[in-house]
Amino acid sequence: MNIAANPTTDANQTIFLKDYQKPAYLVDSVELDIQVYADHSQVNSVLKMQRQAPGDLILLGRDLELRSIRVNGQLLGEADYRLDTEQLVILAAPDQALVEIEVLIHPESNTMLEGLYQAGGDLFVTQNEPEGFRKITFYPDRPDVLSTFTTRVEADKKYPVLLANGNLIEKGDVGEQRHYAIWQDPTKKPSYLFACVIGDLDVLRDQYTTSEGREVALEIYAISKDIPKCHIAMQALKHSMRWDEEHYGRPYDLDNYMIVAVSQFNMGAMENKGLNIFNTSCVLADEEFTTDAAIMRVQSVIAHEYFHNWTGNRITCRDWFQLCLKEGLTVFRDQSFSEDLQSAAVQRIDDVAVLKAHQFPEDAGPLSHPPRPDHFIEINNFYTATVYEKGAEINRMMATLLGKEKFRLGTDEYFRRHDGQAVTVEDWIAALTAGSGVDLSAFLLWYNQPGTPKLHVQGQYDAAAQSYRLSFKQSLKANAKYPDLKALPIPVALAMFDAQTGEQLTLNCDALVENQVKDAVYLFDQDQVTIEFYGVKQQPVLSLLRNFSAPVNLEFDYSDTELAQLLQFESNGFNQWQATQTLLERILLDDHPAQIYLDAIKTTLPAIVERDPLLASRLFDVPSESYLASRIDHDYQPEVVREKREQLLQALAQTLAGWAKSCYVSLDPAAQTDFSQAMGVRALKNIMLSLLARQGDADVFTMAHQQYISTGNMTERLGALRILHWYNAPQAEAALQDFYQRYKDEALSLDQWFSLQAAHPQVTAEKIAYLTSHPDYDLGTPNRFRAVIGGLNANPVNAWSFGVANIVELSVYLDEKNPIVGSRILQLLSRWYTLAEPKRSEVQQVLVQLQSQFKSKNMIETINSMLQV
Ligand code: B3K
Ligand code: ZN
Repeated sequence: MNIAANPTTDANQTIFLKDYQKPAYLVDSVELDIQVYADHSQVNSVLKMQRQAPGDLILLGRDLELRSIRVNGQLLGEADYRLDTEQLVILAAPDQALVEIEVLIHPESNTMLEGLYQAGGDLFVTQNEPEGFRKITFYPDRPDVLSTFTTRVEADKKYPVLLANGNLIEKGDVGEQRHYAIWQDPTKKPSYLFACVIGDLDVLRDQYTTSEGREVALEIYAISKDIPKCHIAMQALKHSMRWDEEHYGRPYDLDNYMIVAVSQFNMGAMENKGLNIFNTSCVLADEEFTTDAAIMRVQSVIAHEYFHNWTGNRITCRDWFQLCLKEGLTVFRDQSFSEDLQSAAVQRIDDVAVLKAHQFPEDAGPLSHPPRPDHFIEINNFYTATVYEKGAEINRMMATLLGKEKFRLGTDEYFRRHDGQAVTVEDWIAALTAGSGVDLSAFLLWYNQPGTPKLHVQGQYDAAAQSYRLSFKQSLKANAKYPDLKALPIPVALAMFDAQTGEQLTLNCDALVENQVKDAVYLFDQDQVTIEFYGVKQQPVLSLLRNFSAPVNLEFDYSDTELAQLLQFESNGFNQWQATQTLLERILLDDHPAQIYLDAIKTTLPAIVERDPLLASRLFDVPSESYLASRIDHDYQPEVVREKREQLLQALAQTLAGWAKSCYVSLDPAAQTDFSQAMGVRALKNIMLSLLARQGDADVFTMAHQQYISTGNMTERLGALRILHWYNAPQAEAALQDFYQRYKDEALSLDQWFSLQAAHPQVTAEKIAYLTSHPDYDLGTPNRFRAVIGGLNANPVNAWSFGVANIVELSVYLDEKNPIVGSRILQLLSRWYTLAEPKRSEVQQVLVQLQSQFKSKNMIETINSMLQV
């Protein structure tokens, strides 16, 4: 018996949500024996299965070399089963079946980093979500089949660490050279949460006592020299464990929690039960080697994976269409955690910036899909900003509407009803509704409909009646796949300010749940409606969609002056930021004059720098060229956008001349007691350096160089290097060399070195070729090639000119070697249709050629969608 060569199941078929059927067989328990050798691994499994519904006994499997199958002790012959490239069907299977299977696999040559794979010389790890387990052995590899796992792992002693989920129950030697460990996971789980690790790693240990008194051993595994960089992650883990007890009443349920850091990993991290596997970029954190942004990301990803233990693992998804059930809720939970960790306003700014920069354009283009898609070819293509970030926003809207207490009653009910089950989005909404006593069923529409709604709002002040009328209208963009879109429930948080004094006014309006409040949330859930505020003594300044209370595109006819006033009047930093971003979009996209913005920044920001450096660092944000591009739907010319943005930045630098230098000199991160504010001070210092560089300040390169050499902090060092390199300072080349020498053995720091050079605004095709042929460039390590392609993509002028060839070349390579990541890289070109001619047709032609070239279903599905505009 050999690798299946009988393709009767079509791997490229579209799967529909409406076709969901319960599995015919469940698995009560599974025993795995995984033996790793240098040139293959052997996997033996024993599945105790029993029928629960009519149908065949189907085991899914891909790229497996089948050695033998036994059912209830009987060795099966070829006539007893049907095998193809996707599955193994056991014919005439009994209702109770003990299925024993032996397969061979090849982790040592697995470049897709899915299933069991060798991640560098001394490490083997698994990545099984969503469908990797079927590359380890034949199994009903679907999330609604939950089972207890006992795992024996055996390998050469040169790999001292042998891990799997659950508790270690036995370990020992197998002859002189080899050893084994047996792990038992007491909780039932779907196969996508199975993990094992075989390698030469060191460990950082700690412990945590849960609110129920359970002593949990905490362990973070990494290569020896990285262990000192695991302390921040360990703190974040303990913090997350406490936070989930306090905010959701959810304690941890096993006696150990392990995290393993891996440098070759397709995404950020994976929540395998009790044995998380992390990209090193999401676990290693140290001011000397990683930036502040990376440190914040580590804390939020640690929390995210930990929170999955309840939202994802104990309550999982019935099928992969429900992915957003676990991801949207878990992102909402990790965002709330991070809001508590730093400044809530700044966290919200960062989260909304990501949503608007990635999810909005995705939802406006050919890859748009509902947060809960209703069909897919390759589920790996649906780990998207829409599923994650828009999914989080749906939960946030419901939480905003319910308020803290009722939301908690709702989540309590969800955990009470569904612990141990594989459920749907409908189950979540029903539990929230039952627990809170508030009917949330209309929010299902948000899960099922694609596209970012447009929210048109018009205000009219009537001086004689002292009333203010606010008219709302929503419009949704129907398309051939979703012709019949219904009005969505949109919570609109709003406030009014006195235009003269800036004082926040009390609102009188019958349409609000509570009258006589200052901070109101109006639930707009019809096609259009007008509401009226009474007792408004003069034309007020309105603040709408505060805290970004719904993921919509707001169209409200603010005057530029009103937006500048909001920067002054608003009490909440997010709303201040939102006002400046709206103003900036008008300047950069609609040719509004910049003076009002410049004056507002000049008068308002210096005081905020003193009071709240972290917030101030965000209020200097000017939308990136990529973000601006995402707001342009046709005739996009990258050079024009760059030119306008450069002019604005130049004007900002001139406006702040003089102040920027004294500000730079006065800022001292070491004087901050709080990490968040120190982070703000470092960000501000780097912002001041770039303002000074734009002003052509004579001393700026000396200052940047001084910062570069004197600091021990990566944010400061990298910020200074960026100024030197991007502004072609005389010291740039030596500093780049120095950085390389310092960090050539620190993969994450070296990624920054690659990325910074690829992101140089005037980078050339030759420089990119130099980077991609550098001895440290590695196509087997996604972090490394993403550093280059991501850096290049940061400048649309470069990305859409010579960069297209780089993106295409990498996509073609990854189509064969790692299509999960390849599909993401290809998506960098998904807004080709917005380009002005002749670029548009040129890129289109390139894509059409690729269409016939791709082999993987990941890439085929993506390119086909990309071309359907
Ligand atoms: N659940 C994983 C993602 C798996 C992605 C597979 N392509 C990480 C997370 O969201 O926590
Ligand atoms: Zn997740």
